[in-house]
This record gives sequence, C-alpha cells and structure tokens, in this order.
Amino acid sequence: MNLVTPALGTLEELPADYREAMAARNLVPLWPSMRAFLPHGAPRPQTRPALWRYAEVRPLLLRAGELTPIEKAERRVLVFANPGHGLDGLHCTGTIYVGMQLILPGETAPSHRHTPAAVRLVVEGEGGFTVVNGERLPMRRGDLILTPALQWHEHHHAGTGPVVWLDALDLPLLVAMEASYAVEGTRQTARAAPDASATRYRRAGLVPFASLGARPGPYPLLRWPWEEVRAALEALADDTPRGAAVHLAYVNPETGEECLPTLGFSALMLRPGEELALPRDSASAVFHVVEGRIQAEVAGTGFDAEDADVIAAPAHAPVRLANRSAAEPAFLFRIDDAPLQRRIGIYERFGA
Ligand code: 1HN
Repeated sequence: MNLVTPALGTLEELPADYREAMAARNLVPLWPSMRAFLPHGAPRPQTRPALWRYAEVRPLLLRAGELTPIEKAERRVLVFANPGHGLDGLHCTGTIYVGMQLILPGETAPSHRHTPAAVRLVVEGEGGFTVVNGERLPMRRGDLILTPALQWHEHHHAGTGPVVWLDALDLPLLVAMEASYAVEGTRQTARAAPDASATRYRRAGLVPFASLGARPGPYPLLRWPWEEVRAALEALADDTPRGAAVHLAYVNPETGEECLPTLGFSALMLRPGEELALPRDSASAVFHVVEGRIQAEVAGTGFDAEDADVIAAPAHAPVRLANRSAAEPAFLFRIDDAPLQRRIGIYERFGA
C-alpha cells in the first residue's frame, strides 16, 4: 500500500490576527511542528558522531588542576559537549552526559547524592578511591564503578600524581524530567573491608546463599575490576569465531539485569586486525577506548581513536569498528541508553 503523506500547513499560512490571538492565550497549533517532533520513519538525532582525543583533553584537564582548586569546583570536570547539542546542554548524546574528572593527591571531592545516576571508568593514576554508601571502592585503570541514583558518594586520592576518570551520567534525562537535584552530605565513614567484587560477588555464577529467594537490594555490586573484565573477554575470544563480537555486558549479579535502570555498560574486545559491524540499534551510545588503536565509522563518519579517546554515536547510527593493530588486541567500553529504551518498550535492533 502506498501511503500518501501530504505536506502539513505552516504557521505563515495562518492569518496574523489568529496567530496573535493564540499566542496571547499560550496556544500553538500542532501541525506546523508535528513533523519536527515526530519525524517519519526514523528519529532525526541532534547528536552528531563525534570524537574527543585524550591527548587533547588531558593537558586542558591538568591545567584545570592548576587554575581551579577542588574547593572551587566540587567536581573538577571537563564535559564532552556534543557539537550537535551546543556547548551549554552538557549532552554527549541526547540522554548521556560524559566528562573527565581530575583529582590531585590529597584532594577530596565532598560527599553528596543526587537523582542522576553516575558511573566512573578509571583512565589513569594510582591511589584514587570512591566511597559509595560507606563502601570503599579502589579506582584502578579500567575499573567500572557505579554511583546509582541517590546513593551517597565522595572521591579521595591517597596516592601521588593525577588521577583521571571518565564520568557518565543520565543527567540529560533527569534535566528533561525536571528532576535533577543534589543534596550535600558529611564525610562518610568507610568500612575497612574490601569491596563486594572481592568478597560477596567474587565470581560470576556465585552469590551469597542467603540472597536466594530474598528480594535483592538494587545495587549489590558497585565495582567491576578491569583485570577481571579483560580476562573474561580474552577467554571469550578464545571461543568466538573471528568477525563475531567478543562483547560482554555488565549486569547486576543478583538479577542478571542491567546494572542501572537507565544506562547500560558493556566491554568489547577486537582481536588484532579484526573488523566488526555492530548490530544497528535504537540506542545512543558512547565508546571509550580502554586499550589499543581502533578505527570507527559512525553513521558514515570515520574516526581514528586510541587509548582513552571517546566517541559519541547517535541513536539508530550504524557503527563499524576495526582494530588498527595487527599485533595487539583493542578493548572498548560502551555506554548506551538501551536499558531505559527497553523499560519503556521502544528498544529495537535492526538487521544483522
Ligand atoms: C557528579 O556528582 C560527579 O560525583 C561527576 O563525581 C560529574 C556531573 C554532573 C552532575 C553531577 C561526581 C557530575 C556530577
């Protein structure tokens, strides 16, 4: 069947007195803007494919360390502003906020909690740690650390040299919901025990016996050490044909579901020289190179990326990835908004 879609009427076609009478009563006609709000066939994301090079970000972030004391920043962050959204909106994609945060030896980023959920992916430095609800979470390169919605969190640095991590938040969503706010707190007392990744949830497939049949707490595990994730990817690669994705999702060990209700996290390994077309889906995504040199093509735009670089991919964009090294593997961390899309029933995966 051939659907005929007539062009819709414009605002200019309407008599000036009618437009003025509507505007005076806070009324607007829908039809002139209907297509902009509800485009046919596919969304028209404002988000553009974009790359941030760590080699360019790092010196500017270190300079922030000289220019702005932590007390004046609370969180010393440079935000990755997607050019399609302008510099003020703090969007990396329509739903995902990303920035890089610097903490210097001896500094503290004070305790607070807020409605946006956050995660950290550690980029460089030794001796940093985050305290989430009294649990002390060491920050080592490549570690994923959750600070879910409304959980108390503060950052410290007990080592030498700069510590840098990637922050990802669902902030644009909470702002759109007009639900974004924070509460300040006092310094938490951290338990001396190792975090749950070393104790209660030491290994996939094993959970504390008493948790069986009990209603699980929402966030049993807050830290995924990179050395475990990397080893799991390498083991999976040994049993995955070349050209098939070596791709692991971070999940809640009690429920098997995504770790946060809004954002999803996963890690990819590309073997030396390997090329991969990711299944196109309706989610927007951000890729962070944990290790290696990759070539990415996002909706037709090509990027060469290496250690700690970040790439934004709009919703519905096809993404192709290739490892540029013939000798070394490459590892990528992916953030997407698929969990929220699944919860509201709009997540789609297209073709193969
Ligand atoms: C925040 O609380 C942190 O706790 C980092 O480290 C980045 C960006 C926007 C709003 C809150 C943090 C943030 C943030």
